[in-house]
Amino acid sequence: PQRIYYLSLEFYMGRTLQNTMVNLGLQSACDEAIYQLGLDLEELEEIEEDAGLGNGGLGRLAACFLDSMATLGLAAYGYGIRYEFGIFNQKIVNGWQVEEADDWLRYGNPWEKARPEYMLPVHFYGRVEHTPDGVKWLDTQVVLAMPYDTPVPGYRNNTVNTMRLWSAKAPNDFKLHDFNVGDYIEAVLDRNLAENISRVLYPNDNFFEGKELRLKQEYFVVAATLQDIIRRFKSSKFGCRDPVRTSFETFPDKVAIQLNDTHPALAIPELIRILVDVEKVDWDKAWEITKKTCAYTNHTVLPEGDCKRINMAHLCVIGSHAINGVARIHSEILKQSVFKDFYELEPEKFQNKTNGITPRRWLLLCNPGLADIIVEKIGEGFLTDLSQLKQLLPLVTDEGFIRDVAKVKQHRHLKYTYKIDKNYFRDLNPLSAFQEEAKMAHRARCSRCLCIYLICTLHEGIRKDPTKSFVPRTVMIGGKAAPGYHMAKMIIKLVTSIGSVVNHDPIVGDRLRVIFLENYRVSLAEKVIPSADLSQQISTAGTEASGTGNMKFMLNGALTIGTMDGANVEMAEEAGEENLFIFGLRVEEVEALDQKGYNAREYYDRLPELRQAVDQIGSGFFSPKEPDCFRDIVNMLMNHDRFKVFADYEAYMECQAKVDQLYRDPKEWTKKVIQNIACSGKFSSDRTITEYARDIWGAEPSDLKIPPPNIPRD
Ligand code: Z16
Repeated sequence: PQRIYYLSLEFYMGRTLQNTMVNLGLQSACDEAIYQLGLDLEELEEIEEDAGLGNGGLGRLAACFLDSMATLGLAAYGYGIRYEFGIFNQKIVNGWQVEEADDWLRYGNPWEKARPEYMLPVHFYGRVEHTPDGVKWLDTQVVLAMPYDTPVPGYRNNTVNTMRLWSAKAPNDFKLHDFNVGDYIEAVLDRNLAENISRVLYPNDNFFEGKELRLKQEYFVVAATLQDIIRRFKSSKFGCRDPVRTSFETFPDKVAIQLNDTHPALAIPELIRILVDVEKVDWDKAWEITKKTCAYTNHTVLPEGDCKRINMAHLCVIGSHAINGVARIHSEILKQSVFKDFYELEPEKFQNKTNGITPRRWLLLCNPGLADIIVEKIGEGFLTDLSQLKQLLPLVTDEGFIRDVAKVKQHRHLKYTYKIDKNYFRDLNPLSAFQEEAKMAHRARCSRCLCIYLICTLHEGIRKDPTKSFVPRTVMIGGKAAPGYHMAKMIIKLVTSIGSVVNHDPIVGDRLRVIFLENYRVSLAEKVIPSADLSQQISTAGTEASGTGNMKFMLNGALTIGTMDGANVEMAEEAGEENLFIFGLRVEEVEALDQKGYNAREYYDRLPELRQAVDQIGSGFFSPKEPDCFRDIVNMLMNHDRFKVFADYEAYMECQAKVDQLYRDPKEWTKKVIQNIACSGKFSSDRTITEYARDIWGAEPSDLKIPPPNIPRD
């Protein structure tokens, strides 16, 4: 068959135990067996480390895609790096983020199998010589790539794919420094320098890191993976008429390489190099083969950092036969601005593939209570064909179902008010509206400052008139900040500082709580998302490529308060705009404001509640020991806010008033919840992958139906 190779510097897998049981249909059997042993399965699951080999959306998308590709029976491989340290663990100390190394392999990793028999050399540095038999690459430094395989089971379909992650090993004769020749001890210590390549994940979301080590990581994974791909291609040709000289003519029919962002962009020149210098294919042919084989997914429009990042994107565009964005609005922006010139040259290459999430992990596994009541009504088909959730639409007015859905949500409030975490979850108000926003902190996401103003305003409101009826709220905000990202870290400090004032204000009581979700990661997302009533997705229009958390919340029965950005646009289209809380400037309006000139002071002068919140923050109301603490944030927002946060303030506050109003009517609220769940089918990664297979890879999902083994069904 054709093989699909998903190349990614990140695979944010999270835990594997429960996912394996779910996909193999063994969960109840295991639950029962463990119970018989006097143990608690949920407790055992908590012991597993997250495989945190990703920052956020991009890495988690790769993980959801692996699940969908296996479930759809595609012959697909994930290829990446086996980082010894994944995304750092976030501790909050005095309200500040502190990073700790993620030593996830300390107690071993039972899900991986080293495959030393497939170890491959990767060459660095050296020089090139043109000889009569072609180009020679000499005097290189060799680092070995040791593959570790992790099985990727499809959902109850008797298919298991492979994720292959490379680990760097120094060869036995490795000496980095010539002056260590003859110095045995120093020469052994040098080995670290080779093995550092797979030491640690760069903790940057949406940011280009112009470091040599990062570039080496990128080449390392690409060079090892391409050798593996070509080896497999050649071995599949054994027995054909001309085994001596492999024809690469059919290579693009047998191999599809998907580049997850520009990170593996070097696959393009490396494939051309191998074809031309090693396999003696001529240059034009090598280009044609490469272009037909590779496709590139873009995940951001933010021109952050160095212009080299842009060059990598250009390389990907010219070296691929398909370029796609990750939500409709984002793909349009790519054509109209980021890649305008390229689009005019080759318009047929540009596509959209709206992101998705796997409904196995993000519904069945994390929210079995909700999955159960849906199965009761429409059967299990939706788990592999999420569009079937549409069958819930007639139940929007069904009293019994409304009650069941509300009950499941209430149960999740209770479960996590008591269970999640020693620090904050004990004294939360389970009757309050849970508003949640969790994602990597980023300046583009300073929009969460909007929410901070809301909190300030609500807080002021209670203080001014403590007897007034008030919809109680629990506001949860989470996400890590890149360690070198000052502004992102300040925003975390601001959230925790506001929390420490509001949460201890006796007038407020439990009517308003501000929780910072420490160390937000896949396994914490699985716990908190099912508890959300309101999902906050409020990026300045045109800045969030897609978002995928937004989809997880929607599928789990939260209503969205959001701007017309990323996938929110399509969520509103699917569910009806009136069933989400949509507010704020549209992309065209943001652009117009750009033309006109955005002036934060205008809003500050005109809007007294905004002014009060900004002044409180700026004057140390939330940081009495350090009144100047948030000066940088206020200065940024007032004087150089590329993301124009104040421009959406008024609309946001009006929209939040509508949220309050609806929340007072639990039945009407739950009706909208059901409407949203019923319309979330589009956001399955099965749908996304089906489109990649059809429009980019030209691959057929396999309809081979192998009967599942005889195991008692769940
Ligand atoms: C990342 O997580 C994303 C973009 C990017 O360039 C780099 C990283 Cl590490 C995110 C986008 O910000 C988000 O909007 C999108 O949903 C996600 O990638 C998956 O496409």
